[in-house]
Amino acid sequence: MATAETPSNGLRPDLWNEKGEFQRPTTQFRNFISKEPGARFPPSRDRYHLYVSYACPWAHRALIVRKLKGLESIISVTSVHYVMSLTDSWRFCTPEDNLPMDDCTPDPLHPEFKRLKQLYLHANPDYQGRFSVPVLWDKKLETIVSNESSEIIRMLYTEFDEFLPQDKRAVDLYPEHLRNKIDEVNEWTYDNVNNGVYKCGIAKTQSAYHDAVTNLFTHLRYIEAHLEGQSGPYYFGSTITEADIRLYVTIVRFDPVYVSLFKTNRGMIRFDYPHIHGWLLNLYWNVKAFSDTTSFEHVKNHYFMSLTMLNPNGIVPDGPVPDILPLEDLW
Ligand SMILES: N[C@@H](CCC(=O)N[C@@H](CS)C(=O)NCC(=O)O)C(=O)O
Repeated sequence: MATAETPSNGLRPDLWNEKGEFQRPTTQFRNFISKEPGARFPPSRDRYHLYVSYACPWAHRALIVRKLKGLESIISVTSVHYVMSLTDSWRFCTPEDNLPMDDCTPDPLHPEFKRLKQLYLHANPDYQGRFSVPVLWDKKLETIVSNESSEIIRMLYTEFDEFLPQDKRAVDLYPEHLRNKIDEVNEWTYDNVNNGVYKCGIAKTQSAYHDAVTNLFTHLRYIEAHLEGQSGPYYFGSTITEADIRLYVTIVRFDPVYVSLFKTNRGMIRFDYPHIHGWLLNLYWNVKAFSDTTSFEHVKNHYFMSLTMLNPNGIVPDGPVPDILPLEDLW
């Protein structure tokens, strides 16, 4: 099993504004894989590699889409170790780490690299930003295509369809008739829920925390009411869309991590939000792309062992037990 790395509290001061509110830095590699003639990054079999962490909600988006679209044999994956250093970011696994999930290996493309930051600096020796996951890597040009999950997932929707069987081409996570609604939901889900939990956890003042947690729970109530009004099991009724993926990655981490570590404890999904809970259990238990990419061991160990400014001794709580309730508990 893994050994914890030495924690450090060297968080960058620009993560907070003058009110003590958390602000997420913007992402820097923003290229697109495209079928357009002459594109610098054309779709190709076995040219692209995804670096992720199973712990990270943003990387989790890309893992789910890769599975839903059946791209496993076209885009390979490596997951970093779940303990992230606050100063040096992620490291690659060693063969001895023996973590759950198959892709936790040394970097297969650059076996000499110990840390993810070496990959970034290999792509751009002058790079000054964060060394975050996910990273979509181009094996041919030896560079980063993108490190922005919201854009990576969209590249996977259709650009690789020529390599896929008909049933996987037909998976449309951003259908034309729902695009406006998905974009609208994305915007407020990102700000109030996906990033909203971080605003609670990483707030530096009581008032920043209070405002963030009030806002988060107001939006959970909106989502609960929205899901109650749907005729199918997904965010927009009968078909899975990007809205499900982007919400799932936060909701599945909510009870096991955010409630305690980020103090989002005005309620729990399993006890207080029956429609969100039903929606979550259905995705987890009935859609393999969601459960196959969810590792509670990575998730819990990452947050509680890495965010040492919130949890200095790195103790990982036992509960809630179980990490996610069985489907029978719902119906
Ligand atoms: N905008 C990025 C955010 C990704 C992100 O924040 N990833 C976190 C892990 S959950 C990370 O790798 N952080 C490392 C660091 O900041 O050093 C995306 O959505 O792709």
